[in-house]
Amino acid sequence: MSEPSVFTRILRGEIPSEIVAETDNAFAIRDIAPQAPVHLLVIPKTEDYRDVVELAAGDPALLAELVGLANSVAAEHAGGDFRLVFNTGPDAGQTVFHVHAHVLGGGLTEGSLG
Ligand code: DGP
Repeated sequence: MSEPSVFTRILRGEIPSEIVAETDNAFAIRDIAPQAPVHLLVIPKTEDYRDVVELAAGDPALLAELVGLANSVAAEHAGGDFRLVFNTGPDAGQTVFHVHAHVLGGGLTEGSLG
């Protein structure tokens, strides 16, 4: 068994981070290193999928649930409009291989790509 991801450890309460929203299968936290005035992460509770390509192939309904949760946290915390970013692969900047979406908003500037 591999080690649980940092996001699984947050979900379990082993690493402190406020869960700002939650559905049956997903949750949202604030990014520890924000790249925009509002920078949230929307994460499935399962760590079965390492990136959005695997998630789309394996559980498209869960991907849709992530998009819905992103929309609701953006409405609550970022004034509505938002940018949704899935870094996919290390050369694209992915560092945590438990799929997650960056929700960026609250007044974006060029380069706020998470
Ligand atoms: P990515 O580079 O796309 O894999 O994004 C991983 C993000 O996870 C990165 O923007 C920082 C965030 N992150 C990593 N560790 C923690 C943590 O312990 N707490 C929180 N809130 N965010 C974290």
